[in-house]
Amino acid sequence: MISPRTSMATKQTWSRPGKTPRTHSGPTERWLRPAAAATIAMVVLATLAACTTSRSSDPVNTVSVEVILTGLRNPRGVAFDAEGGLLVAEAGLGDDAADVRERSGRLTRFVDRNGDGDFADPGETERWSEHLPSYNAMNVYATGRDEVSGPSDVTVHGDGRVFLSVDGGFDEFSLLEISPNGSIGRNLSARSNMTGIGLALDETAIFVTESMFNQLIEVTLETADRREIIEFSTLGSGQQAVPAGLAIDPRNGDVLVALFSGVAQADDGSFIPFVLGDAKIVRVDPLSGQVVDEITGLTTAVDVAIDGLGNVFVVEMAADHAELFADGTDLHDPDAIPRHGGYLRFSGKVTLYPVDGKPPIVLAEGLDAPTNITLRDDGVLYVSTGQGTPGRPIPGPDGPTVIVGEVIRIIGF
Ligand SMILES: [Ca+2]
Ligand SMILES: [Ca+2]
Repeated sequence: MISPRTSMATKQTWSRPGKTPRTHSGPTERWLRPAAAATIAMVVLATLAACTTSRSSDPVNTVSVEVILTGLRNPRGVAFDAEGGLLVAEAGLGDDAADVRERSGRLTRFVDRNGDGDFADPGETERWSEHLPSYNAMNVYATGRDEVSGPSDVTVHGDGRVFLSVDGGFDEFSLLEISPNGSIGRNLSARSNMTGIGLALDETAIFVTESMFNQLIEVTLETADRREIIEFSTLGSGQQAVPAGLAIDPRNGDVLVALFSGVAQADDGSFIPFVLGDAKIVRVDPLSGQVVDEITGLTTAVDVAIDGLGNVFVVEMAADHAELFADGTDLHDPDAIPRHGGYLRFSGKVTLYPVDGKPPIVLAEGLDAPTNITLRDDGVLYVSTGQGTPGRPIPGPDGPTVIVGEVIRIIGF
């Protein structure tokens, strides 16, 4: 994702007077693992009332995780339009095809036309854009990690326009404006890779994280003017911040940003893909550029969502790094020995951080390399999983399996 740092910087800390960042641990965590390959719902009872001393009268919560889309190519950003259509950015196969017509990144709209609750019926899959760039960071940046980039994030404006960020590697970056009927229009920005996008509350501008430059920027929709809001400081072990997903606080317009963290260097000079516990969620005032810690102690924080009350939902992609690949490994060999290939598979999770400061609640864990999280207006969470080369053999919770791109839905929390 980024180049390694060669020096250790001093530890950075931020604080807001009177407010202590929420930390990523608590005795009340509840978990569930989605069915590995099924499209059926799995229901787990999380008896939250028993977890804290002050909630004895709370009802029993029923958290449900359900796979709603499967067989995708690296699903990333998810957004809903006014007709209930589900737009999914797919980063593709990571094959960096030389022939533009063979590029595998795409933007797809799914719509449940017959109202039977699925997107599997004829005419329910609309390919809005195909042949968008897709590459694997392992091949381009020699990271040793199976990590696909391409179409990254998507959001829908109140007037029906759709905005899509695309990371094609090197100088091929775009923030595309797409009309309500799916035709691609202006490219609003092309300076760097943009991994997270979100509309300002008044919908006149779009906030964008630029992972490569460790920045949060604002792009004005009318003029495409670009304003740098903040360049994030290095994290606790001197590594680059690498901002990933973002969310807009509907209460005040603050921007919450997931700082994924970049490569760190150990005392012996070796490189560490990421340091456990160094990732975090920060809160940025987009006017002043002030940054404060929102949630600390995370690992591979990759996206964040926030509801109207201020409850925060965090996605961590993996709990550790594992089995990095040597340069030149064939990621598309269907007969390869199952290997993690950079990120510990099936170790991602989604955690709720209640606004009232109560202990965090793990809503889902054991997820296979989740990336994006989207909170819909009705309070349902949508999480994209299966980052990596689709079809690549990996170790699974119940034995060998392969990477499958899916979108899951989490309800009942
Ligand atoms: Ca249907
Ligand atoms: Ca997101």
